[in-house]
Amino acid sequence: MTEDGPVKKLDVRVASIVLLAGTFFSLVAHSQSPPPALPEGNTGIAASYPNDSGIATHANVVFADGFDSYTSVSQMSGNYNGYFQANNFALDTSTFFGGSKSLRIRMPQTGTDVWNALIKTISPTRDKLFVRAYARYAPNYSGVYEAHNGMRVTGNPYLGPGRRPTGRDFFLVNLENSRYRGEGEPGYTHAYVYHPEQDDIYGEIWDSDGTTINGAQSFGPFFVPRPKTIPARGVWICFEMLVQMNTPGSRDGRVAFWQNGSLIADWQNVRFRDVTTVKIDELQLENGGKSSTQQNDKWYDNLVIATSYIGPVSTGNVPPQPPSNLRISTQ
Ligand SMILES: [Ca+2]
Repeated sequence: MTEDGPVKKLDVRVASIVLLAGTFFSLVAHSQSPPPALPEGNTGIAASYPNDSGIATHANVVFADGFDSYTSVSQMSGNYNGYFQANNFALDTSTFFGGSKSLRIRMPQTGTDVWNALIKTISPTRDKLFVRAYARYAPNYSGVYEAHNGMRVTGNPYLGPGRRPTGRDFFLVNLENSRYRGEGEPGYTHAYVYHPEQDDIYGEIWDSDGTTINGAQSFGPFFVPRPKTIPARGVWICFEMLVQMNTPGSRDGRVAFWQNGSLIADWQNVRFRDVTTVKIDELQLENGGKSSTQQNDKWYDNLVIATSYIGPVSTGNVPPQPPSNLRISTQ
């Protein structure tokens, strides 16, 4: 035995005690088994409602809107709970995905913050929510700095920016596109997240391959890195997001994104909260940011909010199913 043998042994013992204490006192267990597989494609609620017709009647649907019933933006206040910059909103009868209209949100050329958002309160509050919308970036969409230009889910209520959540107060998850790595416009589809384990007082950017900006985060042993994706501009794309609160004491919180029914990101091992009173209570559709070198439009259509997977709009051209109750009679 060398002279420093006992010292090494002691070090190991102290380290074990510290580890054990850390595990015990954090009271947040890592998952021991993979989380449930997520659905993809036309296997969700929308598959049973061609063109989303009647989809609001499904038991799991919280809200649905094709933006076709309004003749003015002000009429939308009957279904929503507010706007930021209503003068940047328009109902567009020439560019739409379904029906006869869509919602256009315009980011003007600006050297300062413009926060454009349509606000929908989620009531009752939820632990798990799916949001699907068709979105179209203008063909020349570019030059928005630190954009918040997608779907934003928050809870309890949002107390940022510039504040780290405690696990007992709030959280934020954005699905958005902004150029943080020198990629093409409009930037990778990433999550912008406020959660209690963020390093900074401002939120973290999570990419689908597991890399992060403005903080380090472990997505757990079952995380599957996926390639970063840049949505094409000038076309309608089906975006869907899942936000799932964790069980207090467990790391079973989850955020997942789909593009046109394909799973493009699945962040796991997330601790959003330490108490069940932190819940999802608001959705916003956005097209804003800290500055913009030009006018940049984004359109939204076929919004559905639900408690289970929605999937892309079904065209109704589904092959008929064989009858299950057929009886052959010989008489
Ligand atoms: Ca529509």
